[in-house]
Amino acid sequence: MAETEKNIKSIDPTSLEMIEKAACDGVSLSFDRAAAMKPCPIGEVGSCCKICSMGPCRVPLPKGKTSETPEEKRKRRGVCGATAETIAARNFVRMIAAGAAAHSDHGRAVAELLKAVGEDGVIGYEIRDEQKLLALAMDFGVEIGERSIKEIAADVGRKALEEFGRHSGEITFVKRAPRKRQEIWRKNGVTPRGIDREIVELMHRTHAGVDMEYHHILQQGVRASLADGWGGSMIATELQDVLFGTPTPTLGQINLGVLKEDEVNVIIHGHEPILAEVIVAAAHDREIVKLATDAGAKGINLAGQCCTANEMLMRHGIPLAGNYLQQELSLVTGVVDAMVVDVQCIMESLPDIAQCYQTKIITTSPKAQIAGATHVEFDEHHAMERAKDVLKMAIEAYTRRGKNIMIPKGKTDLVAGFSHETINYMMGGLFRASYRPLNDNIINGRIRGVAGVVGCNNARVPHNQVHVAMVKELIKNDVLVLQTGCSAMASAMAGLMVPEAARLYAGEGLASVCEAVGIPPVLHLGSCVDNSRILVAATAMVKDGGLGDDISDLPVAGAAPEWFSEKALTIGQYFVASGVFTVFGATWPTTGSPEVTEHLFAGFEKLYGAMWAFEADPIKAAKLMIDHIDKKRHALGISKARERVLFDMAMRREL
Ligand code: XCC
Repeated sequence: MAETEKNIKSIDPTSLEMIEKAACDGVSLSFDRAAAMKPCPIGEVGSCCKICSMGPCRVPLPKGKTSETPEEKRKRRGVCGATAETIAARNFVRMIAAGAAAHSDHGRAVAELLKAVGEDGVIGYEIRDEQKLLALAMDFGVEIGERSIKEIAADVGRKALEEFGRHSGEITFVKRAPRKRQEIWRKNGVTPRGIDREIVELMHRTHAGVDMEYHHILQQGVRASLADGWGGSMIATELQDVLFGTPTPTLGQINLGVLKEDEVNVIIHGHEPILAEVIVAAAHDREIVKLATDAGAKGINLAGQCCTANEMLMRHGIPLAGNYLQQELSLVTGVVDAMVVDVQCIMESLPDIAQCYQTKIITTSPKAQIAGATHVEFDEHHAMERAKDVLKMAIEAYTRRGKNIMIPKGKTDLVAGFSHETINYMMGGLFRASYRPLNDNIINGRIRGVAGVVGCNNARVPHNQVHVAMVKELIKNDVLVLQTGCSAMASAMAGLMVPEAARLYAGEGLASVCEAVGIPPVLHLGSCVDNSRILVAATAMVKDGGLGDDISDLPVAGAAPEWFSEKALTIGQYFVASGVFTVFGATWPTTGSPEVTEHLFAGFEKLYGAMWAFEADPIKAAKLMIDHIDKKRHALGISKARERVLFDMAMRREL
């Protein structure tokens, strides 16, 4: 990374404009807090244990050392005797447990809604993808016969809920993985039982004085992460598609320039689309539109932030205000009348900043309140009423909007909504939907491989810089990139998610395929829970044939270059455990224990056919991914790109 780039707060000029305005307004942002407070050097490397009241115990490596003598090692223990390895492994897997819990609780909320919609009907919700519901009914062993869609939906909802408390056996979606992968999980004792069970067992095992062998602790981290990727997150994605529709390619716009001075601006922020879906409908309600126009506005302008944004974009084309580090910047524009939040990745500083700009911060989840915000508790049985309540609050706030406003011009077009089903259709067409053309183009070398680049922003690295540099490097080298979450938004802001980007940024081979199919070289697959779509896509590539018989055989790699959230670590862990080599940037949380780090970075390959890596430099990280892809191509015997020979008439006659 160039020195000048290291010192900037963001590579996005629109964000920089707002950072400057915040400074003029005397508003402190996450960028400022990060600069003022360095991370704790002991906690950062996983060497601080605070799971009992005899600590916190600090067991860092001696200053300046990366290894130690057996004598030094013997002494490096907490008060209870816990070694640095046990402490680092416990900290690592507890982060996984929290991430898996967050995604999975989201999945549970969707399953509860599907069950309620099927049982009594819930105003404002319906079954939008019946085909997917029937496919899920078959997965879960729910009878179809002559039964009504609602009866089937209620049963699928019930079965999905049972996945959380399943006492023994295996969660249902394990069957979706390639057979060889299932065997690897069983052999290593990591096939997940119920989702709740794996998370509870992980918390039990990491309590003081229980599991004290780091390989064994990390094994439970793998199991809990798989319960998320092939369980909680997959349930969230699948059932959201049933209830709200499976995404199809949709044109949208991103960045703070989507806000409008003459409309009531409402930002929907968080992760669960359950309320946001109804807010979208309520914003078109005649009573609400009239209230807005009576208040002097031209209408209601909805925009999204973080993953609720991704969900609303993919299904309704609602514009994206921005990603994680832009949530405070949205408020600094002074034109956001209300920010309606649900769960996850919401900054506690929002109500404080909102006071400077007359913005209403409205919390809605029974699970999440913020001091200083207004709480309007959402309940799906009164969804439309609650949605109208928050919009009325926004309209009222609009009438009190201050004069300190500035809407930056920056906004970029993007195409989102590439579900597994869409890729299948776009590659193969309606009557021969398949991954065959994708696999063929990988085999013939036009597409070198596929990378999943996902995850957050992190205020410790320049906003969006690492994502964009990595993604550009990958596509330049003919690697097709699949994205979700805030990472997808970073690429979208940089103009990489439109079909024209293929010719501008992609290598010759990838560009030719993208242009033939009409897709961007970087595909937006959705929100954080939608990383499960990448697992499904990888499995489809295996099943289509020609690229080995397991995900670990595929020329694919994963990355979360600017991660901050525990959820990102969970995602990374289930990618690795599913056979995908995965590189994280920003920071790595186990470096305080060389043994734990070595096991994750090398030992895991022997167990799961894939391992973790850490590389903060995006170009070097992309190179690690490309090298891995080339290694897999070599193993498959497709390392030499073969150019397709187009037969002319003379050649055909010779046949
Ligand atoms: Fe949160 Fe999902 Fe991370 Fe963005 S990417 S900062 S988790 S919003 Ni999943």
